[in-house]
Amino acid sequence: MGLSKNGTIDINGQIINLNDYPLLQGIDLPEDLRQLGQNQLRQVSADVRQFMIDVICRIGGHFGAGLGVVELTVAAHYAFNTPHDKVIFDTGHQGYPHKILTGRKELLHTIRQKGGLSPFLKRGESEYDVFGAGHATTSISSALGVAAARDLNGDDYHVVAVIGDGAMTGGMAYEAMNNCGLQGRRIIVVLNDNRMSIAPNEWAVSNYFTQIAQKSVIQKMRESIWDISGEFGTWGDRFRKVASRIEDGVRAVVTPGMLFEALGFKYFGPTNGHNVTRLVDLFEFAKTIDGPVLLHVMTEKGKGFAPAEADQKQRLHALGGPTDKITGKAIKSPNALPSPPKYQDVFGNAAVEIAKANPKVVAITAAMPDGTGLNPFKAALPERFFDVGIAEEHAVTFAAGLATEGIIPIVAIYSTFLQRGFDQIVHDCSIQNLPVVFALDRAGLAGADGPTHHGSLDLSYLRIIQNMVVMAPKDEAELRDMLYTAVNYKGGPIAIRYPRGSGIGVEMREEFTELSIGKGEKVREGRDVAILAIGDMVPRAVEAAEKLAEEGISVEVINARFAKPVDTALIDEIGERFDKVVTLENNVVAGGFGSAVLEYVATQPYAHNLDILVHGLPADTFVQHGDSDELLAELDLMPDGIARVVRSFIGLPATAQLLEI
Ligand SMILES: Cc1ncc(C[n+]2csc(CCOP(=O)(O)OP(=O)(O)O)c2C)c(N)n1
Repeated sequence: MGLSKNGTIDINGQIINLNDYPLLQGIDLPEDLRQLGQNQLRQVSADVRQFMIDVICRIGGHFGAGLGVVELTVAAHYAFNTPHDKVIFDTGHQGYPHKILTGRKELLHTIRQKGGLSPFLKRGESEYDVFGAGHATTSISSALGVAAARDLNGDDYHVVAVIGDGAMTGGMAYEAMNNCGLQGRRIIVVLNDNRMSIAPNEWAVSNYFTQIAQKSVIQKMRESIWDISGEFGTWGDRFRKVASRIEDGVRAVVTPGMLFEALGFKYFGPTNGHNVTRLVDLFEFAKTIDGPVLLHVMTEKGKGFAPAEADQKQRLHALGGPTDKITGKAIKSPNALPSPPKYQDVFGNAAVEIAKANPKVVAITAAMPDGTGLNPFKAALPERFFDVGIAEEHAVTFAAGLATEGIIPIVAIYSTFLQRGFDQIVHDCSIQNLPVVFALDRAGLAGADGPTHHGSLDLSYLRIIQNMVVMAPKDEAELRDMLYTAVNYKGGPIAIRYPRGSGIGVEMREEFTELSIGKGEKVREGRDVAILAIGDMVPRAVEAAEKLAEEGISVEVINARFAKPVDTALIDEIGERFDKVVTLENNVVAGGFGSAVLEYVATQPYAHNLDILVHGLPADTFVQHGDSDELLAELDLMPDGIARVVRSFIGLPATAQLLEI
């Protein structure tokens, strides 16, 4: 897979010919784009869009958002002198057209793959990626920082933040705008308003944007006043004069962009975000304004790709893999076996079952009803379902408030995004010891989404909090029991973390079993060495133990279930029977499950007889993007690697050898 000399790109045997994109083929960097006439930008946009469709439909990746900002990206790199002028994209999932125009088009087909282009924006990848992204709502704050640095350094350039209406539901946007107004610096914020987050935007602030966009508020008011006054004959004239004065007053309150104006921005818009020449003019105009400016640009997510435009649910936010260019449907390999259910769906369905039986149970998502598996909950129990927007901090404190009144909130947030809510977990849930259930999906490595999305820290950041209970299921059946256990637990906040993707295909039971808090289970007896594993590492440890058994090494495997509290009785028993123990986790080794075991063992009399090897994700390196299994294999966290680690820990060569038994 790669670029051949004659301007073709070979993607798994399918050839893309750059000559098919007449203007794009001559553009490597924005300076090439800026050589063209403004009247050629529509064709450039058409080329970029077609190229993106042709490549991404072959490999999968983020899609709808990028298609929606093609003209905006072309106009930005045309009007602004990038990289001298700094354009910062929020979240980064819409960055594909930006990558195409900034020297990376011939590598686009490597995006999200190990060693290939990063899934989002990354400073190390290009000087045009001014600020790394992946999590939403960082663009205005970082752009203000860049603008302040510009002024402190005595430099002169423009700073632009491009932020979506979904990202605008995040509180940091308002903290940043408030500060922009105070500092009064030259900064341009482009609000890319497509009325969509991943799912359709349904929040109050989005309704506000829509009202601005319709611009009809004043118009409608004026028409009704005039209609009414017409019915009052001669009195009507005097009425109209008064009404006109009232209208001036009211206009100040309902004027478009009032919210932004109040925060110190000059507001312009709304503007058609697919008219590339008008966007260039708007950007040129914005450059002449001193102080913070907000440009409100209306776009269509998935623009130019009919199946995306027709998809009301997500506008093909992301393609999971090769996709039919006509229908927008996934192309499935004919030999593909049906996969076991995904953890997210097992969680979502179990939540519905539990909530149907218990009227106190509610579910909360931060703009991810689909990814968290909560769509069935939304459909079945809409009055007990809350989508709070991209506002993880608020989600946690909102849940804490619910819990004070006896409601049992299940807060479903990806592990990586819950990092945003750390203080809220400590201050609002744990100190008050409120029973809030946290369901952390995408725990451990999150594969192609890379370091911004890996859930590699949660065992560490949750375990250190007083009053928290932290658990991780060994498979999808245990996830159901853990959710049931969590909902019935009255002792305080409790978290379940589980991985991305499919379960391992175990038999599912209909009934739920309540687990004992802080109790693990022995899943395999052994004599030579013990593995204490947690979560998705348990089945991998069992497989490694089976391999080692063939070589004559007898391995005991424990499913720890809990990272807090750890099962001290079980650890004591292991400590007394073994002199070598390996802990295993899909979390950084710093402060995680293995650390918990070490902390406990250090206080015990058998500590000096026990060697413990803590094995997990590296403490001081961010694991990059790629296929999760491939990444785990590289880190010796797949069964072969685990077996290798165990062998060398017990003093044997790392490769398989048959022992004399
Ligand atoms: C803190 C955080 N929470 C959740 C997400 C998941 N996420 C990725 S894109 C997205 C929607 C963004 O909507 P918007 O900013 O309007 O961009 P659009 O996709 O509509 O262009 C969400 C919720 C995230 N990236 N960061």
